[in-house]
Amino acid sequence: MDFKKLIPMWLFPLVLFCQHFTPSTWLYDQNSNRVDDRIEQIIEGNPDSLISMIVDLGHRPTDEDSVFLDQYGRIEYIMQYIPSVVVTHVQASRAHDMTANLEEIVMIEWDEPVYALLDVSAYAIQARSSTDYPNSSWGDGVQGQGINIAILDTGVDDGHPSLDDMDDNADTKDPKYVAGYDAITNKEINPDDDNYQSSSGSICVEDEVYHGTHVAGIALGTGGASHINSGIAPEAKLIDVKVVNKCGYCVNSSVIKGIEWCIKNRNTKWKGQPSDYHGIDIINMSLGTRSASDGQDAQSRVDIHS
Ligand SMILES: [Ca+2]
Ligand SMILES: [Ca+2]
Ligand SMILES: [Ca+2]
Ligand SMILES: [Ca+2]
Repeated sequence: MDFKKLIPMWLFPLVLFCQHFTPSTWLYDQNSNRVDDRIEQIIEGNPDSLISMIVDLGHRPTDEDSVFLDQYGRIEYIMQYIPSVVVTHVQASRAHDMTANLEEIVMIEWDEPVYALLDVSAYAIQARSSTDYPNSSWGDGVQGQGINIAILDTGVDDGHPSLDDMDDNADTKDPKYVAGYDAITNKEINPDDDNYQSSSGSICVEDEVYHGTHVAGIALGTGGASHINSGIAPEAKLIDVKVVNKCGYCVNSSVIKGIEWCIKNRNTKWKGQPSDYHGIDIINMSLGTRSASDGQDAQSRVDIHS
C-alpha cells in the first residue's frame, strides 16, 4: 500500500502554546476558497456523500456557531485546545454553503480516514546493539525506566505475556498497565483490543489485526520470560488509548480526542503508581493517512500542543 504520509510516532514533548490556522498557504486549499480541495473532489464524484468535516474557526466556538453548524450535520466534538469543531454526517455539497454563510469559518477540512500501520516502526530504532549499530540505548542503561508511553491505537491486550507485568514473575503484582481511555466511546476505561461495534450496529468484518497490542509490544513489551521479543523500552509502563477500531481504521478526529486526553493527563498522579510513573511522557501513534501534511491541519496543530 502506497501511503504517502506516515505520522511519525515518537516523542511529542508536553509543551503548550497556541497555534492558529493560516489558510492562505494550506496544502489542501490550492484554490483558496476555505474548503478542503479533497472535499471538493468528493463533491465532484458524489455531491450527496455524507462526510465528516473539521470546521476551523477564527475564534473559540460560540453557542451561535454550534447552532449554525447543527443545521448541516451532527456536532461530534468541539476541540479543547484549538478553535475547531468536528461535524459529521454533512452532505459534501453543502461545504461551500457553510463558508458562504459563516465568515468566521477559516477552513473546512476533510476529516480524513486514518489507517493503522506497523511495518515501518521498529527497524530504524537502535535499541539493542547490533553489528551495524554497536552503540545502543540499552548499552547506555536506558530501557524506559520511569517513562509512561501512551499507545494511541486499537487498544492493547495488557494480559499478553509481554505486556502483563514488569518483571515477568507471576508471583509479584506489578502490572504494566497504568491508565486508559477509549476515544471511540469517550470513556476512561482500560480498552480492549477486540472487535469494534460501530454506532450503527455494524461489526468490523475484516481480519482481526491486534495492531495496538503489536505496537505496544514493540514500544514497551518485556518479551515475556524469555525476553527474546523484548520491545524497545521494556521498563516503560502503558497508557492504553484506543482511537482506532479493530479493523485498523478511524478518522482524524478520533486521534485528536486521544491526543487531547493525553494532554489533559500529562501530569496526572495515577493511583497506586510511584511518582516517577506519573503523567504521560510519550505519545506513540503508528498510524498514517493516504495524503501528506504541511503541518497546518487540525491534527498537526494538536500535535504541537502535546
Ligand atoms: Ca478549496
Ligand atoms: Ca487494555
Ligand atoms: Ca510478563
Ligand atoms: Ca510480576
